[in-house]
Amino acid sequence: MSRNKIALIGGGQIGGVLSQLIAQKRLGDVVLFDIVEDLPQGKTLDIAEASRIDLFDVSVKGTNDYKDISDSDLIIITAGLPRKPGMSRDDLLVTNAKIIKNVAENVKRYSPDSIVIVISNPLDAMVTLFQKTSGIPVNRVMGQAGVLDSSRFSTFIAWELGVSVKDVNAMVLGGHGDTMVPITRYANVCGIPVMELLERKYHDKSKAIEVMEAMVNRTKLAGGEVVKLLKTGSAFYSPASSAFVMAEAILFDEKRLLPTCAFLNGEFGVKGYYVGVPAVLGAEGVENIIEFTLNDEEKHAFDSSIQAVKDLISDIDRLGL
Ligand code: A3D
Repeated sequence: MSRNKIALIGGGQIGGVLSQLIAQKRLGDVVLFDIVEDLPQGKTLDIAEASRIDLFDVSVKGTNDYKDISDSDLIIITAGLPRKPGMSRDDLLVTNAKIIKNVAENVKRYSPDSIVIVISNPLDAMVTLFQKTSGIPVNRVMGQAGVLDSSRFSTFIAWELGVSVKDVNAMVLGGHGDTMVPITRYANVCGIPVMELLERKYHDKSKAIEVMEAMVNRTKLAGGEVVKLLKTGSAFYSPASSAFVMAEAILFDEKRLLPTCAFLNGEFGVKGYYVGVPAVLGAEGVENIIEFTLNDEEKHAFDSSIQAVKDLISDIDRLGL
């Protein structure tokens, strides 16, 4: 059996951490592509030189030549600018749209049968643009955002309740912007609703609601919180880990249910847009979208989030990007 080939387009912060994670966990051979000369070669040489210590023998190769991504099983795209303090993800639209278009043309040319995970921001719009330009079937193109947003929400819940994050299940849906939708109703610790645990902790329903709202708001603004601290870029360890679990689910055909930016064809009342929903990931990419009934408040928040995604897509069309 041959090893999986995983191409990473964009050898910056996330691309570098992902290369190391994939090598250390032996998920497959890595090709790290960037337009900056010597950067991917330098990073992959550094990672490869730890192979004796980390005990991996997958290959990790850096390149500036798109030919090297030929026939990849999976492609993960992080090409594009990250945010700086004071910027929203949407401020990246024009610059990153041009980059993603170029990346999509090259993926179409050299590796059209791959499954693709996009991470570049503004996420939902970049996934849409990538899919349209590459022509790769919608189930084989998806975006990473919900795994990270859900992990952030779970982390805040674990800290608040003093429990292991391993026992927290919480999901964030919708677009990957400030309008994202953390689903508080189903957030739980080993099946016990988080709201019930907060009410028991504070003996006060309104205080419990206030604490939950604070965690929801921190989740929505969590990316910006990191940007403000780093000053020169955005989060990269946690986005790399998030894309890694999606890659693992696809390459090992795990059928994991992960919040994924997936193409909707009527699910959740949305047709023709990419947006964050619970999706089953396996060897065919997005194999199924799991629907559940949103209550009025969630539906309202989800609809506003979809509207924000639609606005960005129409900006792409209007600007001819
Ligand atoms: P950074 O470290 O700047 O890396 C981006 C890399 O892309 C750089 O090395 C560039 O040289 C490279 N690049 C630029 N143009 C091209 C091109 N045409 N072809 C190939 N490579 C190119 O950024 P990063 O790794 O921190 O972030 C990458 C992207 O992910 C940004 O758009 C971020 O906003 C986004 N991001 C998304 C999330 C989500 O959860 C969705 C989280 C964090 C960051």
